[in-house]
Amino acid sequence: MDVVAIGETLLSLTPAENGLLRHAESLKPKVAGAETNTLIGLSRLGHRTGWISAVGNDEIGERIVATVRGEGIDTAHVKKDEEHNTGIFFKEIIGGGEVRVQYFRARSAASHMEPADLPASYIRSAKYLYITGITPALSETCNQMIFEAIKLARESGVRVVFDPNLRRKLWGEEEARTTLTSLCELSDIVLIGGTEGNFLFGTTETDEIAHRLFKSPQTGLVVVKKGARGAAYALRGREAFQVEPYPVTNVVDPVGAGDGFAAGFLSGMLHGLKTEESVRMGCAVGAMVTMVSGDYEGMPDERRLHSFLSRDREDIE
Ligand code: KDG
Repeated sequence: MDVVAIGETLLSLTPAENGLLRHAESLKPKVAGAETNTLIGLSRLGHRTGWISAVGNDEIGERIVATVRGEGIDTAHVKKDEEHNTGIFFKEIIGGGEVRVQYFRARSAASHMEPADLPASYIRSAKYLYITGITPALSETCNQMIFEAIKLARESGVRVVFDPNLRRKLWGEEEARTTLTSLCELSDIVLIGGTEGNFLFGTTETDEIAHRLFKSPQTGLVVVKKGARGAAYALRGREAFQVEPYPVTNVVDPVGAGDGFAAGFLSGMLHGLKTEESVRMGCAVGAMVTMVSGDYEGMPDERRLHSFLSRDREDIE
């Protein structure tokens, strides 16, 4: 496997028209989960990916697994839980970049995952383990499972890539800060957004976040995602470097851009590109995701990505 990820994927119910949910006349069912969004992006770009998770033994779970498997991701380690349901959430795209979510995922099948569910040799077989800060927020057992997964990965030299992905609705502030900070410090690569930078370290400055995280012997690369302003990164022992954004003319749905960034970035790393080029790929895929409705639907395949990259260069020249 190139990348193995652990996390919950839900059914997302989104009003067919932008606006408040109370006015919705019909809802579009879609599949959404930060980790599978990234895996789908990677799979479309030709990488071998695997997903560790749990769904309920219900139609929603069937739909989610069929969708993820249909995108070429290995779902052999997705457990079917007989006792708990698959989680769902409502997503309102209000307009002007405002998006709200309402979760119905407490006591979901995935929130009952625990350390014993981890397929150790599967994790050890991967080049990268990708995790986000959503999974430890789901329950105490999920929290323990994520720390155990990192331990397994580190014992075998699997590189750990972490996106703190703060979801305030899922846990209390102090617990979130303590846990997400520890997970950053245990990861080889941290992909962090401005909101998370402020929340965890009181800054969005790449140098400052990196200075703080490089106190941990594990972290070697910090990438700060800046949305429409591109991204910046710092490698241990080097100065921070800014990467320019790809211009987006029409933002349809900003959700999933960070997951797209992770997919593009990891794809670059897997292809052996330099860090700067990998971060640039992250910016490109993140930009492409915002131009299509849905959390993963805008993830490009290699052909679309290269045509986007070359079109953008022509526009600039
Ligand atoms: O990053 C996008 C995710 O937030 C979305 O796809 C759903 O995983 C999800 C969550 O927990 O909000």
